[in-house]
Amino acid sequence: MRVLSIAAVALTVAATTPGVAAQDVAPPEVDERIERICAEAEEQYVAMFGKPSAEEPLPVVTMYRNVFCPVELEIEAGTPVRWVNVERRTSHSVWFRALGQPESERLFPEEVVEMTIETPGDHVYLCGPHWETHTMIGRLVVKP
Ligand SMILES: [Cu+2]
Repeated sequence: MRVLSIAAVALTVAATTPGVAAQDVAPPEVDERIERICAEAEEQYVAMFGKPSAEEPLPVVTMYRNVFCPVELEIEAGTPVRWVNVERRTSHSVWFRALGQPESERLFPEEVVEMTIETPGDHVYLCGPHWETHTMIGRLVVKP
């Protein structure tokens, strides 16, 4: 596994980034299509890394077919989260834009980024290249 970057992101400053308000951007409803994609994403994960994502020592969000799986994840503040691209070709990114964070590097298949979000709250995040065209949007709920 190639870990692209590990960012310990202490998001303690209120977002002041102008642009689209957070309430205008929302993750997709989890329907049968998304459930099927996320089941396939997990199969891809096992094929790539040799074990289920749930056996990793930290929460994993896969990126597959323009979906973050799970679409919504709840964690305790300070818990690192690992995003993993389990595609065959497509690249994705992770972008906490509403928190004023820069977009991650593009993650190619089998690449990983880890981030630790310290600020409690309901954080909607984006895939830079696909959030507008494919609603590739996730939610990280950080509990205090
Ligand atoms: Cu994407």
